[in-house]
Amino acid sequence: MSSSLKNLSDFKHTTIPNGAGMRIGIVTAEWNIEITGALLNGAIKTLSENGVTENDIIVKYVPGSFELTFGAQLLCEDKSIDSVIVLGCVIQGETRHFDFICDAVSQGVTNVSLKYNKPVIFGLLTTNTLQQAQDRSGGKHGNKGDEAAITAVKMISLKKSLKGQ
Ligand code: DLZ
Repeated sequence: MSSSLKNLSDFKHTTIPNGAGMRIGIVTAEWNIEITGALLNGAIKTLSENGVTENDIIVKYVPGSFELTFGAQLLCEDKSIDSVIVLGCVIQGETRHFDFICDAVSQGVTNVSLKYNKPVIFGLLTTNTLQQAQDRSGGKHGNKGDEAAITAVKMISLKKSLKGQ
């Protein structure tokens, strides 16, 4: 999550590898689509600005964040895909769905990533309010989609840098 010290779209203090030749899947939840659509736009724009071609960005949708893990698994099964980004937005409500969904996605993403030996990037906004989500999907705290895109490129580069991977 962003803080007053970290803008999600500020990468000036980090080295970003060139994404040319990288193939990246993006699974987007349709729940809170006004937020997740903005995350998706940010991710695609940032990947493009860092060398990933349009043909190498594969976008799929799932109904809600709970389904992100299975969507990620389907894309990970495609051997041509180097990394998968999941994008969702869970806003705290009156029931316990928030905790269940956040736990399921964070555990699920970790499991799928390790099972397929591919970086699966956690682009899930988990906020108390809609305003906090807007602030982090292209608002005053940047865009978590941008952060997810840069993380994918960096993690693919890390994997490629190791002999035998
Ligand atoms: C049911 C539900 C609720 C209450 N809230 C959200 C949410 O804030 N963000 C989100 O992405 N999805 C939500 N969902 C839908 C679940 O993720 C899931 O799609 C359904 O429970 C069906 O499995």
